[in-house]
Amino acid sequence: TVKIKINGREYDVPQGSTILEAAHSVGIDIPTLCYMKKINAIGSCRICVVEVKGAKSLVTACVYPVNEGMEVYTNSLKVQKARRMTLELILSNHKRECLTCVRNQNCELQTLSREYGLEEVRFSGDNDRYEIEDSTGVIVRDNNKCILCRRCVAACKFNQAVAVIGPNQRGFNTHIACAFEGDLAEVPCVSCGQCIASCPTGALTEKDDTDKVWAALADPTKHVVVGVAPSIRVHMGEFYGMPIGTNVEGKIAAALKRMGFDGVFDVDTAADLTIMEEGTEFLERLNNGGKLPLITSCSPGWIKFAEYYYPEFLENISSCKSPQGMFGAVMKSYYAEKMGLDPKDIYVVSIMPCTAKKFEINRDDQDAYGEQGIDVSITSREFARMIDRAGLRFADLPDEEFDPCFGVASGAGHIFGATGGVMEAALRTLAEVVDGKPLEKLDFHDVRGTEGIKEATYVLGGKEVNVCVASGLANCREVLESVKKGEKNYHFIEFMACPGGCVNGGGQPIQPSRVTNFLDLRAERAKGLYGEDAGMKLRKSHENPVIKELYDTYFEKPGSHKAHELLHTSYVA
Ligand code: HC1
Repeated sequence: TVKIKINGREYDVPQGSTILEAAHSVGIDIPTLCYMKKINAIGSCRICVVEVKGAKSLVTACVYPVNEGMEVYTNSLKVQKARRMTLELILSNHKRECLTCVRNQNCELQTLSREYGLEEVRFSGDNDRYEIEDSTGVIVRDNNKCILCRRCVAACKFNQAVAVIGPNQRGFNTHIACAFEGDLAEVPCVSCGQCIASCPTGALTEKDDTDKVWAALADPTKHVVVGVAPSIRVHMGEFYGMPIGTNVEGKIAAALKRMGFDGVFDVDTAADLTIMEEGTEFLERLNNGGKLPLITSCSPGWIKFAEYYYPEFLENISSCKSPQGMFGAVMKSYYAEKMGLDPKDIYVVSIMPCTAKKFEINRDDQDAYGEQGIDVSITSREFARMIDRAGLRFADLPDEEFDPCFGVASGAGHIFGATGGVMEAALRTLAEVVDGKPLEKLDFHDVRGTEGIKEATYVLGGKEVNVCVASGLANCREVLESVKKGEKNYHFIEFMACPGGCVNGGGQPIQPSRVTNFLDLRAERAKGLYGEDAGMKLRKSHENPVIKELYDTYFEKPGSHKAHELLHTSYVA
């Protein structure tokens, strides 16, 4: 450690830390806008300026390292004045329609403006010159609200290795866009939404589809059902002030029932179904010389990435639809039959932590006998807006259950929402099916945790099986390159587009950078899922009674002809 003084008091702080980190370690927050830990330490927005004794001018705390004996002032009048001026200049160029902005009350620029007492802006800039870009039907960009912090650019480039956005032009004309001013739909954007999740303002949002859901709920001819993704249960509490990672599955079910859905279901049940199909496919390939490594197919951002950048691996990807896709197909086939309903009259909604799920539902081959499986996919943020509009006091709702006919899931289904969860769920089932006896230990710790790339070797039926788990497309790219070069010999790979998996999806609740720069949000949310799993009796997909009934009465067996017709898909280069 080194000894420094902050605001006149002496502290021991970690050597090698920046002023920002050092101050945080002793309980003092310095505001940031452009800074993103590890990937965007560029000191460009100048909101984090502080005074350092002896320095000629104010310095940016996010990049300036501490040294022994340093004296720092994080909040002097000089510092406050500089930050206010910076805020005023940013605001002069910012479309200030805060009342109607989707990020109202969750905007880092708004929070700072309030904290610094900005009541008026003395300068008038050009804040209404860009057209709204919504070419993908998934991601909406309003550059009039962009503050040029470049956090979206960094997330796209460094976390996702996609790099389809960046600053165009210079000076006052600088704006974030695609090369040659193309639309997002014209470039290989994978719609993961990590740009949205990193945006401090309302410049990037998802396309709001909630009106479609309200319209369906109001239509007496429609039987409206909903399915909730694994990680949603550890996300929704954040909108209502609960600790990060709190499992609010019961309140979610209660809210959906009060909104008037005719069936309130769990996509985790479909995750269990995915394990049955994907596990069967893996064993088939392993034992009969099929294409290996088998790569999981749940994450539509990863699928799009493979189609754009690694078409040579398409045959490696499991033909299974994602759990979302399977949920839609089951609703429009098995469930329709069971309920005696015409599939045309069933309207299926999914609630996902993911923006890419919005385009997944429109991919070819996501239907069930000609009917589109999922009719609309909304993010957790859209769901929160619906809860608020419905006037439901979420935190006060009782805990209720999903409807049993497709609402029972195993712990294996729950952990799908965290990186490594799909692999662990598959291993639990594969090990028991292959070895024909109950597993002694259900926890596969090697594939847990938020590191970007994990690997392990297990013995299945006497064969050594090398597995790999990666999340964040930059990490997926690294794994694929090592496989291509022959450096790695994996049999089974789990890829998730978003770093940390769905708990950190592009459709998740957005926490401000003063939280995300210092807390591993992914780990906190994942804890909620693993905690739930650990306390359950039903922890293996193949023991789920709903899945057993589904095969007994409808699909016959995993990998059957009918299962292939409804639960599998294909990819396009
Ligand atoms: Fe996911 Fe999945 S885990 S992809 O992260 O396989 O989005 O939560 O719903 O489909 O089940 C997302 C989450 C989700 C699918 C499942």
